[in-house]
Amino acid sequence: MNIVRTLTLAAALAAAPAALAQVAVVDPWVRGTVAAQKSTGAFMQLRSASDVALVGASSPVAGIVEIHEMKMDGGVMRMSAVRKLGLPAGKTIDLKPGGYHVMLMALKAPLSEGDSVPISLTFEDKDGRASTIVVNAPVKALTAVPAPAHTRH
Ligand SMILES: [Cu+2]
Repeated sequence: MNIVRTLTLAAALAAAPAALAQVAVVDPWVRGTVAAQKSTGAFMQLRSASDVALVGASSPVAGIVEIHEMKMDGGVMRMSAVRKLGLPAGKTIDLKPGGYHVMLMALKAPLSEGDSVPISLTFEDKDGRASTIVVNAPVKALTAVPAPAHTRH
């Protein structure tokens, strides 16, 4: 497990006192797609030094990006959009197949192993100040990790 990126996030408002949050994004990756597949998941571990929340994401490869949660509901795996994913200080939040993930939808092209997908992650601190970091997530082959089917929305 590598720490891919640890960035210091500055407050969006230059005039505000320097509100700094540190979020480490560990092992980001994106599941590869096959032709005509329009959505896939991005996975990573997030750890913040202070209480923040992941409130949004975007990527140039996808028309729509949402934060999703996947869970069993009456024996059926269901996904639902999450407006805010809280990152309590010092706690590692695992985005992984079958759980939380960043959903890349309306894909503009298939994603193949070896590609690198830039993903912007927007975090908000408890005072409502937003900051964004960009990670480059390598694409892993569709079969790299077994997971429930994840192609329909
Ligand atoms: Cu999803």
